[in-house]
Amino acid sequence: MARDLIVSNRLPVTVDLDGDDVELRPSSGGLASALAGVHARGESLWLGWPGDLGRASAAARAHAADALHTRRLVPIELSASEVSRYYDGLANGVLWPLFHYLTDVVRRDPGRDWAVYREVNERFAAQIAATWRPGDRIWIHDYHLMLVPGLVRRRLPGAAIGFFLHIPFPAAEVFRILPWREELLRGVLGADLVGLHTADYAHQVRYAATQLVGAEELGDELTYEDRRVRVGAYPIGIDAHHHASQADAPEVIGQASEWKASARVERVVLGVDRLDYTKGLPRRLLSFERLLERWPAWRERVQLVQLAVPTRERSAEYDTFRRDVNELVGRINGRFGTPVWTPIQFMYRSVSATELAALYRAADVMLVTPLRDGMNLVAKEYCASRTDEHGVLVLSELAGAAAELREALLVNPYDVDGTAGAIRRALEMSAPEQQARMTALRGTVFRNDVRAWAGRFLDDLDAAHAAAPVIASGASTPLDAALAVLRAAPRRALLLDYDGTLVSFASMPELAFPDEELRALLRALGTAGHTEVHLVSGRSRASLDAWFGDLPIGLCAEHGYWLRPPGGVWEAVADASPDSLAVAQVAMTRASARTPGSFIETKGSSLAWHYRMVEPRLAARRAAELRQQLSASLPPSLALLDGAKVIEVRMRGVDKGGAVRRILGEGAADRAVLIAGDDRTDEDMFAAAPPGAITLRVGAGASGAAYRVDGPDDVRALLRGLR
Ligand code: GDG
Repeated sequence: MARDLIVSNRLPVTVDLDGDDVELRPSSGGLASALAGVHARGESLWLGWPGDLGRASAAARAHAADALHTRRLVPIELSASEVSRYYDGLANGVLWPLFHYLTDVVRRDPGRDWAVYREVNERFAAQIAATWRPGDRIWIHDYHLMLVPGLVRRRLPGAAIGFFLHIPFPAAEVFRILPWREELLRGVLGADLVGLHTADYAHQVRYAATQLVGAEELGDELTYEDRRVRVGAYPIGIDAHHHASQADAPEVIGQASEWKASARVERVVLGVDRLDYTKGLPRRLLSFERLLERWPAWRERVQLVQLAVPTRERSAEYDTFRRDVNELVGRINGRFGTPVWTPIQFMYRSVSATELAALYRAADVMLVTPLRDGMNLVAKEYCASRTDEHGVLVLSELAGAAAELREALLVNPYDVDGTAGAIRRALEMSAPEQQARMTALRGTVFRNDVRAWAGRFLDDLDAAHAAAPVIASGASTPLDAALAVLRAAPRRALLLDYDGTLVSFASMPELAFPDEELRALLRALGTAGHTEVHLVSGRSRASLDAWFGDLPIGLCAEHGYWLRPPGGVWEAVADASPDSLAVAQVAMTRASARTPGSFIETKGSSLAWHYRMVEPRLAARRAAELRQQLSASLPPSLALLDGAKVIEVRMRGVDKGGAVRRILGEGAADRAVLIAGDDRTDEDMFAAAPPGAITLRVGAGASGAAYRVDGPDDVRALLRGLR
């Protein structure tokens, strides 16, 4: 049976050790609450960190393993120093503040933390690959594991992989501050579907991908490395029915009225947050102070109850922050408090689920005023718990929840005066207005509950995966076995693309010259007698001549337009007619002049306009113009080819497939053939390959090749084995 593999940094339970005994304590936080329901359906495994087992005895370890196994939890252990670097250092010390736009909190020199972040992400990917069975869906969560989708994709090219980010994705200008921005984005884009809480965050991901890694955007989709990746908004929900019925439990109702009575004020205002600097506590406290200053009539009639849940206590940032908040609370209470009234009731601890429900019930006004928040579940829980349809939600417009909960009183949390005014408005709101707003809010929260959220994400993952080009290989034998046949063959032909196949790409085509080792390898193969080597490239005749003219190998330039057999002379397949390229030349020259960063490459039989280095939005506009212009004006003998950041005009009917047929001629059957390439134009070679040929795709992306390797290093290793 196919399963869902849920993957998150932390398992939904944390293992607590007590001698040889273990206890499983529920993990706190929004992600754990949301996914618990998905896991409870019973067709999933959950992979993640179980907490520190470093000092566990063998017996305790065995107990823990049993207890986790029964709950379908797969532990991925981390050492204490890994936790401090990958989790505290990189995830929470860099990504968390940066993604919440708090750039000044970002740690200054986290290079070593990044190295460990990578290692831990590798470990997660390896465990996923070891657990995965064909048909399983993989659902990876959050900023701790951004490299994992890509790392898993390398191991399992055909797997259905979803990624969900629980925090905001910042504007590209902020995201690009990260030294490892490209690697992180590439990691995320390994998924078939990338989910975020709001359309705005989704847009930021797509935009950053076009700006930073050369992805192309079309609607909700990106095309990246020949794969399609859907990036969309999936606002997370809560188990609304559960919260509603909890709020109506007799002990919750009892506790709520008891608390309300003992507060001895007309109105209770509530805040519930992890004590995190993103949640906007200092400004919230200042806003409350401003309310008491400007509207003294509310003194002794209102109390702010603030539950601040301990979080990330190992980190210095959080320690300092806690002291600041304490001080502020003390100052405001000192300034306004009276013998019978404490303005702010501050609790630094966590409470049970029923106590939390009672707090929600008792609160006339709920303040959710983060400086940034991916979604914020507290806002939704408050609405779900208000079965009496009263109470007022004051909500930060910088929380993802604000995109859905439009009937709340929306505030800018940085605007202390504005927030104070909104609190006053909430305190004085009429019952009918409260009810009208709360009814609408509850409708939204119940409609898009956690079940709907997970269902929509997983359905879309199925769809995105089904639409993804098939990467599965058509090979009937493993690559090693195929190569053994090639090695043993009495005669063989190797048809090899150059850029991206034998060498990595360089920023300018001129810089991707062959190293001596490669030239020596090609020479050795070419002189072996029974092996024919052909380089089949899109490069000009002149550049192939300059780099390889002296070697005993065949050369094919300009995608098959020019051929030079081993030891022979260049011949063109047809007569190039320079006049006919003139139209393209004019159009491309004009485009280059107006588009900084673009340039024209002139080959004998073709012209190419390159725009890899152009600002992506400008590039898209100019490329569209040029395409349109060319398709309207080219003579029939020329074809327009839309390549990777290049528009090329060349002779119709000339491609690398034709080159394969010409090189192998009639005598293909008496030779073992290897064809290797890395991009779209090489697919023509694979399609033209004779039966029995070994076709080899280098790198990711959809391909008709039977085999695949990661990069040029693998190709070279393979060629060395043939020597
Ligand atoms: C991240 C994103 C996004 C809190 N204190 C207690 C307690 N809680 C529960 C709440 C709520 C959860 O913890 C907190 O969720 P939030 O969404 O408010 O915030 P984060 O932990 O920062 O979550 C956030 C979320 O992921 C989901 O995608 O919404 O934007 O930052 O469920 O009820 N529960 C109990 N006692 C407490 O003292 N029982």
